Amino acid sequence: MRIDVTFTPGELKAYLANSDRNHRRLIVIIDVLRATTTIITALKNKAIWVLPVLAPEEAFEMKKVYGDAILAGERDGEKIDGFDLGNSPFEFTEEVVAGRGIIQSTTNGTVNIRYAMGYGEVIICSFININAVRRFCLDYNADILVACSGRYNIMCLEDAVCAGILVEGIIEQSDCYRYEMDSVIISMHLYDECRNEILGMLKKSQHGRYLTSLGYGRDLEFSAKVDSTDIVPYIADDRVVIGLQ
Ligand code: 3SL
Repeated sequence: MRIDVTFTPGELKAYLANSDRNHRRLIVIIDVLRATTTIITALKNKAIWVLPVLAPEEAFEMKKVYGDAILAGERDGEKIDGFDLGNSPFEFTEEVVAGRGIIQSTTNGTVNIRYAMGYGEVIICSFININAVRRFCLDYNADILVACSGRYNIMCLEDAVCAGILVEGIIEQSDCYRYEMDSVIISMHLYDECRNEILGMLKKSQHGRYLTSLGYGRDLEFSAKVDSTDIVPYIADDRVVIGLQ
């Protein structure tokens, strides 16, 4: 079996364009800052589903269908006009999201999720659930594509490091996986550079610095909490959900 890494939604699209839709594969979506961290947090706090959409206009259309749903998302890191929530995991408390569906549109993360849908089993990963995702991957026992979301279609450090932890853990624990893509090697090297310094790496990253400049510094601390949960959200019927706990 193979394990591959893509760094941007554009790379994911190109990768999938050259592949068989029916091939059995697991696609692991990563957007550490902040979409996948936020999705995992919302579902952990008992949101019933997250519907990823590409654009705010699509979100408003979906809201007509799901009247009780929360509209959430960002552009340039800030809440979209007319939406209920932005994209900080601190906004997705149990009081706010329990029992509700969430329609979410973000700049990179939800785009990456949407590109992956229909090409295999899709699961949601961040530092906060990384070991649960590793176990899920090993149990799933199929080709794995780790799809980082990047930033405006350019590779970003934090997603690549997160991919590196995951790939290293899988390769160390199973000799069934082979890798060919340089992106796999790059992600493991990047992780090697900053193991045990995840928060420091987030603070140094371009998007981490940007979020800090907007006043979201504590989102970096939240996102750096490796293994703070063991839920593994997955896509079912076009929505992100978790199984019964
Ligand atoms: O691009 C995205 O999907 C977001 O996670 C970016 S932000 O951290 O909310 O600005």
